[in-house]
Amino acid sequence: MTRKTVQTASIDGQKPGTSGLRKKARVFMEPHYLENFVQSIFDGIGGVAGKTLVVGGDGRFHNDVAVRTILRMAAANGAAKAIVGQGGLLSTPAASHLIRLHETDGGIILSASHNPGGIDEDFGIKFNTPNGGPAPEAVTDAIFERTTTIDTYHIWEGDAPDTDQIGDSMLGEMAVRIVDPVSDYADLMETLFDFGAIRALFADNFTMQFDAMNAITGPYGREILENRLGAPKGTVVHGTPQPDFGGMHPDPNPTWAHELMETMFAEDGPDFGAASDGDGDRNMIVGHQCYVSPSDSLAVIAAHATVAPGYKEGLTGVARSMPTSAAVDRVAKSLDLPCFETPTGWKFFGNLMDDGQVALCGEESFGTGSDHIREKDGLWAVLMWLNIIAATGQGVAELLKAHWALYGRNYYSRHDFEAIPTEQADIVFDGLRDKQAGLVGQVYAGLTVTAADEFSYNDPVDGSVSHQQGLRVMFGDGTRFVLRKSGTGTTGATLRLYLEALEEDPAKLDQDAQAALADVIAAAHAILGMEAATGRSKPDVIT
Ligand code: VG1
Ligand code: CO
Repeated sequence: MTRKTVQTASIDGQKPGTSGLRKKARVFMEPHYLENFVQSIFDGIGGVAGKTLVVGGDGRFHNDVAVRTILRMAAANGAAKAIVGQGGLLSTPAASHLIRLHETDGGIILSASHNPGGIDEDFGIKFNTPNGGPAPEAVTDAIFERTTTIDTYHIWEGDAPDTDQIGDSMLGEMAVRIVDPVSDYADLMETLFDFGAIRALFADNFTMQFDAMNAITGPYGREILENRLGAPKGTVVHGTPQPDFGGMHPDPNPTWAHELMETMFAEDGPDFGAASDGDGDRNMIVGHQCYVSPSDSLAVIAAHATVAPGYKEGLTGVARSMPTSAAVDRVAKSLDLPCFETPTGWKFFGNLMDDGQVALCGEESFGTGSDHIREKDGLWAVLMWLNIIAATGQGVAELLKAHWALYGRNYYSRHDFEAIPTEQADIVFDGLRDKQAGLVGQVYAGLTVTAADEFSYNDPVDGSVSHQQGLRVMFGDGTRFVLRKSGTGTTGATLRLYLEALEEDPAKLDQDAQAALADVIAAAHAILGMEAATGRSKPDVIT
């Protein structure tokens, strides 16, 4: 068996988006498609000779094949060692933790995250740097550059080791270590949260349902919630990862996790509910008959984090993505914490965490996490909520009500218009960009535009600048809409319209979010002309 060098030609369109390269699985199955991108990762980071990499994915269709290819390519490129989750499985947060725990040179994570899986659905791949976080733009740009010039890749001719057996073996001169995907991650959670208090909560008949959506978090949820915390068997549902997620769309929001929503809104529903996505980095939190918007979840966590042992010294600072509501800013202000606003995508939080400037980060897209790793972390957020409930003795609805009474409520919603023909989406998007300068002072649906701009981010740590990170239209203090194009979809263009309105009147904190946002929704549509350009008046998904 030897190292083989294969002739190839560059393939168009291998540009990483918000979180890695995502395409239909069938595209990844085309000759050289995966190999070209993997070799471009290796070349883009200066080679992998002598390096150690973590490799694993969310178990979706093509995960197993891709893991074996990556191992054979890493061996042929001279890597010293690969650490692989058993069965090729690792949740994104667990992969981030392993990269840090073993101080490796980074890792490759296979996932299209919240996108559906299966032979006709999506696949994805991304590189994480030695800090455990998604590669920053400078690195993904170098990888993309390489995909445009690549003409050969290297691959070991022999078979990759069986990833089902935990233990050590060799592939050529590369050591391969197959590890339990769950235990190190579960151990880390025990160091952060008061497992005793949460165990007591379950012992006291607190009821919960965790919907793993047939994706990666099933084994993690069972080990942590049922085995270590004593929640009854059956607390975790859809708990066995399947290559096609059993037909579920593993995106934890009220639309796609509707089974959980029905359970939680039933008269005799559980006290607490949660769901996670394909690769385990997202979370949805639901109380009995009470949905928590991700932006509010971030704010409640910021306000209460010190009840958890891992955060008892207080948070250094907080950060949120620009389209996320300003609810957490209000908490930061009252606690006198630094608060940062970054572009969409977890990669932008990495520098702030590495530099010790922030400990808690969040996105409106059901992503929450801390500096314990460098990815958002679904189960972490669930355990944080359980810890807060155990420590305060208050349920989800009580916590939310008390929070709004203290800080006011940032009514919030995201409307997604999915798979629009690209030219039509461009009409809406470019139309708003062109119109922005003239909007100030104009009145729409009774709201006066006070500012309009396109968000750019200056990274305070490395000085890099990221332009064109979303169009904003502000209507005075706390009311705005934001328009972005999705960077994770694989069909046409998806427009995301983010809507927010601050309410401080104590008598008006209990409205339905869509009703409270009706004016800003109407104003946004009047400005955007969405229906005229795309024929769409209603979003496909509302969160
Ligand atoms: C979406 C979310 C973004 C998130 C990204 C990756 O990106 O809006 O907040 O970081 O997905 O999450 P976009 O470009 O489609 O809006 V995951 O769980 O898919 O890795
Ligand atoms: Co995800």
